[in-house]
Amino acid sequence: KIFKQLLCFFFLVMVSCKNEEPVKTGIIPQPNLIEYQQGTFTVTENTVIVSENSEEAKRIANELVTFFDKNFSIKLNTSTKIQNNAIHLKISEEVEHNEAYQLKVSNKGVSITGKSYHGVFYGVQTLKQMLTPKALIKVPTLNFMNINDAPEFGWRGLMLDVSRHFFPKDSVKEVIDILAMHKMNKFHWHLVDGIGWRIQIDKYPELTKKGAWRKVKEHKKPWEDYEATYKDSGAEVYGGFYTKADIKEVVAYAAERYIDVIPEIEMPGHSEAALQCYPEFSCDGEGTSGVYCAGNDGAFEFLQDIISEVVPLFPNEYLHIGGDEVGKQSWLNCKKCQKRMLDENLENAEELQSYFVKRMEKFIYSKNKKLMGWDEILEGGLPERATVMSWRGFEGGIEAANMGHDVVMSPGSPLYFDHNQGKSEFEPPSWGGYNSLLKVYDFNPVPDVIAADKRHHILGGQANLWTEQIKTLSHVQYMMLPRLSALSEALWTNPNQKNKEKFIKKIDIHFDRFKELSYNFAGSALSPDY
Ligand code: TNX
Repeated sequence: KIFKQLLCFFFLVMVSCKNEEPVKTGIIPQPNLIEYQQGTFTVTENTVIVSENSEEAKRIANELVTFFDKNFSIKLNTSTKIQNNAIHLKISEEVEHNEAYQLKVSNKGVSITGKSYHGVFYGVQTLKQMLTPKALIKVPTLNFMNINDAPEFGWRGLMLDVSRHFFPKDSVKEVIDILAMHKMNKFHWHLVDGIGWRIQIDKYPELTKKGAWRKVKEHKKPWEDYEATYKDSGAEVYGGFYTKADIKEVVAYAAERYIDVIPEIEMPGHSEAALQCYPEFSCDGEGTSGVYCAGNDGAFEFLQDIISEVVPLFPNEYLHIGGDEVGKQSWLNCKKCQKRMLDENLENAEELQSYFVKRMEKFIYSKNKKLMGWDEILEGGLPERATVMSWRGFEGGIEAANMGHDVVMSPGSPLYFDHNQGKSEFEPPSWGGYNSLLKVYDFNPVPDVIAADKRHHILGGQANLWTEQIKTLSHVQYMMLPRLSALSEALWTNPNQKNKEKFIKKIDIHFDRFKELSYNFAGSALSPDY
């Protein structure tokens, strides 16, 4: 009987050990399957990073070399020879999904396997989180375990507005680093808006010579708070832009972190910056309306020339054309636009907008890109091949998906990261609303009302960071963190594996990672008020 009881006791101990997470760091986003086993493996000076000899494999291996050096002062060697006591980076056809990875820890060491290095890279991000923060992990000891992980959604994005305020390329790279550590894979670069044009276009040099700058004295709300600061700096003008070389550098930097960069060239509205340089393409010839003239073929040619220069800089498949908040009144007051409507048999301004977007779509498609636009492009009729980014709630996205169009959900509530994440009196400048950490955590990009056979059209979700109120990298980080951590789990982790209580505990630990990486973040996001 005693023997039986002992056996039972050991059995229970084994079962409980298997399910409990022995290393307490917490990984964000939560991996979809983790199994723990008995035993540990410790990385030491004698551990070797094993990988193929390719440039890509070596780059990822080097990321780990740097990591162990920085965090544990351990200098690891790399090798192409399979051996024990190794961190082995492997490619295997048996892994099903391009972004998936398997991570195993056993007495042989660590193996990280992907179908491609995209997956291997994510395995490395997981490993780095298991061995951080330094405040908690003094020795790189790992429990024996198996992780089998893959993302729920293929579009896990963030948009940064660099028009309202300009962020130099090094700041953009830091934003990309934050995306990478969270296994996010899309960076939507809002390069153009009413306030400033930020990308070099050779054929139209005024766009950056003039359109990228604004006089400090002319700052109006909501920038007037900053006027004093800029004035103190002694500068007369504020602004900046990216050369084509800068753009290529950022795109390459993102690609090394498996992040696609989607450029946005806004049209037909939000275009004051371009039209102050080339007013002949507006309806009144003065450019004050900020809307391209839909009756002027020259305006289309201008935009096509710009797109022809933009397309070769961005390898991803999409070009975002904005399309939001078009001030259509200027079209209704314009003779050329009236003539266009007669010639094309268009009944109203919505149909004229649709004509505009469809005409651009044909051109963009001829350049082998797919058009993406904000949900206003539904008005008056969506171009056949367009993908919709739904920001005014979920409705536009639902409508487009049910019509068989691809959709990215980025509803203002809860995915506008220019909104507050705590009580406004304690928060830095923000805009337009309140999106708490836990509202973001609960985000589900696929509303129930979407027909079952149309759900695959929801590519995923994206947060948007508009920068009317945000002028420094540190403030950008504050608005992103920790909400981006919540979004990453909402988009990566299977809903069955999500767990709010556990997430809140993990976030506290994640804060130490942010501190160690010198990222600013909103500690207030966890305040008990919410
Ligand atoms: C609406 S969202 C805009 C932006 C503003 C933002 C402020 C969208 C497509 N248009 O131009 O910056 O609100 O929250």
